[in-house]
Amino acid sequence: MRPKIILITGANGEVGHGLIHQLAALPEMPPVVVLDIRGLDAAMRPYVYETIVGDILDTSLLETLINEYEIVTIYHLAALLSTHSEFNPEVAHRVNVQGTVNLLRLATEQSRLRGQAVKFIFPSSIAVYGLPDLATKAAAGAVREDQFNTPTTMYGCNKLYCEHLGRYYTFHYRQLAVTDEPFRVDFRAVRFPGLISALTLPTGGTSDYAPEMLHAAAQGKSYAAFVREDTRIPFMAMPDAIRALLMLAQTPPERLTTRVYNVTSFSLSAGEIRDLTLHFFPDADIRFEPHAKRQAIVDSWPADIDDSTARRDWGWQPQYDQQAAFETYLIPTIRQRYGR
Ligand code: AKB
Repeated sequence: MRPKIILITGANGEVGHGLIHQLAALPEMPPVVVLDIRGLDAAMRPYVYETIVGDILDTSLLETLINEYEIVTIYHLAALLSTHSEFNPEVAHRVNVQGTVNLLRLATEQSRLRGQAVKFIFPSSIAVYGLPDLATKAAAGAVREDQFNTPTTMYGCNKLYCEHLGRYYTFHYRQLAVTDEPFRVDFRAVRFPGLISALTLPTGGTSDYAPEMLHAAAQGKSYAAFVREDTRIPFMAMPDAIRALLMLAQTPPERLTTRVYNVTSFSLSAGEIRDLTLHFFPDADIRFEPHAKRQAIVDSWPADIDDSTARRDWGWQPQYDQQAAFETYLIPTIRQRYGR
């Protein structure tokens, strides 16, 4: 008998760390096996069953996983974020798209072997949106899942296409084969806004100015934000992001009216984030030095997203609104982290 496990790819990133902690605290969860090209930080290792240092593009490594484990759920977090992806778009495409195809194939194979669909949980992003100009962004309000699906970044294109691939593998995989595929994967995606964690800093994203500003202030370091003060996008505190992934994974399939859900918590301008940061760290030195090209990327993302479908289908509701996020999660945890 192969042991039943949950597989997390890209587990050494900030979402992965939070997810590993939360899964370890839940009763009756199968153990977690992580796959990350960078391995897993030593502090996280006690919470997982096995750490595999490896590449999602290595198909023979993925084959060995099929032989060794019965995988019940895959959280496929591995990806190159939006800013990193623009420096090498073809590499980003390989990691973000071919990597996802490899994992979807592994999930399909596993579903067949166990006679039951493997759940495939995928973090998508507000980067799938591409608003043409600031006037449209201001007029658009909270954007629904099916609006403005014209991303300007490789990362956004990759995420949008992978959402479609997930739908394809769930409902239409090998649709012309003589015998029907009895157990396809069960793909579910959340489109995250910018995420802010008190414990980790993201690398290579374009919404990173928010966490960078806060963490710099907490360490007494100056910070020059690469966007204008009036730049507005939606955000979410990391514990809510993890809750969204877990809630979506636990929802019975008959309650899902779609496979891709917006989730959000609060929208803030970069200036408002600066003001909040100054409220808690009055000596913080924060400036705005917009980088025209990164600015253009953030300007193409919506100021707000409509998450009413997630609220209706699986009871989504963030626990941390703007005030709770800063007062009860970010500030106390960051102060503790940096001893200030
Ligand atoms: C990024 O900035 O690339 C990510 C995202 C919005 O998905 N944080």
